[in-house]
Amino acid sequence: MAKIAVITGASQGIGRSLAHQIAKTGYKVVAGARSMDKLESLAGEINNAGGTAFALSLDVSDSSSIDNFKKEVEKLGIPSMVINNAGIGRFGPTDEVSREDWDIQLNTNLRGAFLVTKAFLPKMKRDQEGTIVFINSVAGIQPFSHSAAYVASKFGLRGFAAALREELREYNIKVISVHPGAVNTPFWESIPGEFPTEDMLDMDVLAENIVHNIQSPGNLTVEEMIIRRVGGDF
Ligand code: NJP
Repeated sequence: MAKIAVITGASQGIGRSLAHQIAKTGYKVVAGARSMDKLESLAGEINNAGGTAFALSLDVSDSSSIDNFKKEVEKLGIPSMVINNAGIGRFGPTDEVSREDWDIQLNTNLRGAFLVTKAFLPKMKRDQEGTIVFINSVAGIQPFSHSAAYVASKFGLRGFAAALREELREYNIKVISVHPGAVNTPFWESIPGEFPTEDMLDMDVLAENIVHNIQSPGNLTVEEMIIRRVGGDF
């Protein structure tokens, strides 16, 4: 029976590319996000290409939405892979960051990843098998100015993943943090300013690389991946 992979924030960008790549390797994909129209079209593309995908509504900043998502996923089966990819960035000088912008980044990028992981953890522990992936950022390992809330959420996410990894070793569950540099996705469209998106990492090439590494077989796991342009950060 095909294994199930849950991917959050799969309606566009890196999550969407990951969904396509994971489906190609034989996983049934459960794609979650708020934009159901985009998710439905993703699921249609995967199903038409011979894979299997389901679109489910999910707002990772809302715990009741996560509870509902969990129930709907478990009607399809028990996931053996969870990819926490949903994330947002709001940038600017710290004295100009609103409390709302702080909260939404921490609640989406950090608290959301905690709650989604927690939802699927008990059955992974019971099965003594699983892979939990966090799409983090280079901003989770080094600071950038005008990015305090984003950097705080991503440093926090790296810490959460690292502690979880230690806790789950005895359950044979792989915990993987991925730290990409800038990627050419719609992420940059909502951020004021001009960005050299054409020179950024290609999301499909990135997703292919991530999927190859997170599926390393046997007792091997790539715990942390830093994936940059050869030319470095901007
Ligand atoms: O972003 P974008 P990326 N609940 O904006 C979803 C990290 N990263 O693909 O809900 C559920 O194209 C949103 O879906 P929707 C970054 O921090 C990126 O570039 O329908 N889902 C959409 O599918 C993030 O963690 C770069 O609006 C929610 C997706 O998230 C991950 O990569 C560099 C949600 C965002 O798509 C994906 O980013 C880097 C919610 N509350 C790390 N809020 C980069 N692009 O340069 C948002 O180092 N989503």
